[in-house]
Amino acid sequence: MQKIKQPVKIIVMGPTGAGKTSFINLAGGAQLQTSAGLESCTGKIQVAPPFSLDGYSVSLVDTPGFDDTTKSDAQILSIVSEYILSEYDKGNRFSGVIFLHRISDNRVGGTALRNFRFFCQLCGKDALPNGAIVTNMWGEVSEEVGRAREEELVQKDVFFKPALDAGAKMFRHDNTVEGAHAILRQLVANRPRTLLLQKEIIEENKHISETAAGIALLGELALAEQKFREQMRELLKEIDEAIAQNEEEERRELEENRRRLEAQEEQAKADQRMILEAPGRKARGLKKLRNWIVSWIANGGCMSRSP
Ligand SMILES: Nc1nc2c(ncn2[C@@H]2O[C@H](COP(=O)(O)OP(=O)(O)OP(=O)(O)O)[C@@H](O)[C@H]2O)c(=O)[nH]1
Ligand SMILES: [Mg+2]
Repeated sequence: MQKIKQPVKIIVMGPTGAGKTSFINLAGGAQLQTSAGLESCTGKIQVAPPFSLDGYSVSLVDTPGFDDTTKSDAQILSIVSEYILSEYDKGNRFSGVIFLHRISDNRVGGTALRNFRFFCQLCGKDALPNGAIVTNMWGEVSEEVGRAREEELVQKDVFFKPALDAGAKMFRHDNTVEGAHAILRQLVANRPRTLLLQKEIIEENKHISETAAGIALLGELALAEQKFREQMRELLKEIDEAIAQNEEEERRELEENRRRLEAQEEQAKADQRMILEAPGRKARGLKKLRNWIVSWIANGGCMSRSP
């Protein structure tokens, strides 16, 4: 009989629609919901039921991607960080972090890059050797086109090169169970490592806004806000012109754009507040302590483990 080794946890990341949930379902026979439409599907962390691979009990962790159509980037950062911090508290480390990328995309857009940067900032250079960049959807492009894109991704500093230089590996996923298992086999025996975001918040006692991921997101939000303000100035000029020339229909359309822009600007501000005002580790610790005391009292003062 094969001896069951240490349980293994592997995080799966990537933009909305990259195929994260499909990969997890295929690899472990889970039945998490996937999406065929444009709207993002996985809005929270989902841990698939563990399955056995070469004697390892493997749990794949599904994450929502940046540019989720229902959640802001700040909410995604908060969801992912809450999860990895609670795993740290339980003593769990990650043997792998997978970043999925569709080779069928004819260009690497801002969303894919934002997600990739988050993958790097989450892992940090110490945990990137446990990172795996997995390209999929090879059936959607010719071998020649796919290979040329892969080469560019591997060689350019703006794409995957820095992560690969730091020790991340790159794999092709052929959308088969065997293919998924072949990739996971390269990760299961890794030494489980602490991620940079865990290290920053727990070991270095940083607030989320002071972490690499938090700083990058705040920078992006500030830039977005500035862009919205510039667009608004232009729009207000155009509205004035439409009013002066009695262009009623044009004015109504521009007003509609203005409302959309105001909502986007408000969202960028709300996201910045969400990161800056997130409870720090100490507050989280106090909440944990309070919850523990409540359970301790509820159990008649006989809990064996401290918080
Ligand atoms: N051809 C092809 N299609 C795939 C592959 N993986 C996923 N898909 C399809 O891509 C679509 C999106 O897949 P999901 O697994 O829901 O993607 P996701 O990354 O979990 O998306 P969110 O949960 O919205 O972030 C679905 O229609 C899948 O059937 C693949 O390897 N090849
Ligand atoms: Mg999903």
